[in-house]
Amino acid sequence: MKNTILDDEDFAFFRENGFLIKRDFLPRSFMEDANEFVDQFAKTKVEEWFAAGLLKEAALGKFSNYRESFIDIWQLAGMPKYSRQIHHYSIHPSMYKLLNDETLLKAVKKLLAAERVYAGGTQNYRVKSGLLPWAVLDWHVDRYYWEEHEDPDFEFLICWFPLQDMIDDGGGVEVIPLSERSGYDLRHQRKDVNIPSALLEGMESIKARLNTGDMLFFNSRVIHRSITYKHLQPFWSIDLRYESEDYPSTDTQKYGFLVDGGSRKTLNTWLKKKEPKNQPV
Ligand SMILES: O=C(O)CCC(=O)C(=O)O
Repeated sequence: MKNTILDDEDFAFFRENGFLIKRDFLPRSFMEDANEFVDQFAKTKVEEWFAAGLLKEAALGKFSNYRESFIDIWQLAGMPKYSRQIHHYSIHPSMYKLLNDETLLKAVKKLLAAERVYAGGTQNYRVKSGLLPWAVLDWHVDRYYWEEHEDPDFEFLICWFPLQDMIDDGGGVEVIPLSERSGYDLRHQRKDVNIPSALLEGMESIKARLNTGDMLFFNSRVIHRSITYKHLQPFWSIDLRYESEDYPSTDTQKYGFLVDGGSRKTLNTWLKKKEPKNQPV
């Protein structure tokens, strides 16, 4: 039996700390959709490298699972420096299914205190490996990235989960429970997105070590950072964002959608928001 209901204790914890780790929360069908999304992304990327002449058919033939062998294939292709270009790759039917998951939406609505929600414009998927220099974010607060960050009424929710059990903390996220130093105060001291660690001295932090099916929820004011992943096998994670119906950000109006139970019409409108590919392979 999955642990899919957010109870009063969960809700109170989230209100106080700005984050919540919900263990064994995600249904199997959600994880299948997540795997489908990442599988198709890995396949697309490998096909792009192949089409650009970075990979030979004979070499590629020995890999049966591009997602699991992603780092090996990336090395074989000459380690191309690519950006995730999220508004191109994440606007996809499998991501749409994920964003419409009923279990997740119930929790999201409760945490955002909203009857209806927008799936945000920024949905991330990340591959980590000790061989990859990217994808390690220093202490920051997500709202600083948003145009609306100065407005105290603006809020959003981040839902971060791994696609496999974590071997240790690496690849995960370290969060600092909300305190008087969270959010706006730090922005006044520095207009940068990254927060100097000297400002965080003495603050308690939690390293979220998650297994498949676990979810880390946090709000846009929570100070957090990536935990460096040192292993060689690829580690995949996804972070989804939702906003209340009352206050969709510019980013969400441009690249997100109002969640309506997964209708084909909304999907088709959303797919039209996909940006053309504009990055090197
Ligand atoms: O997955 C990570 O390493 C960090 C994610 C993160 O910091 C974010 O989504 O803002």
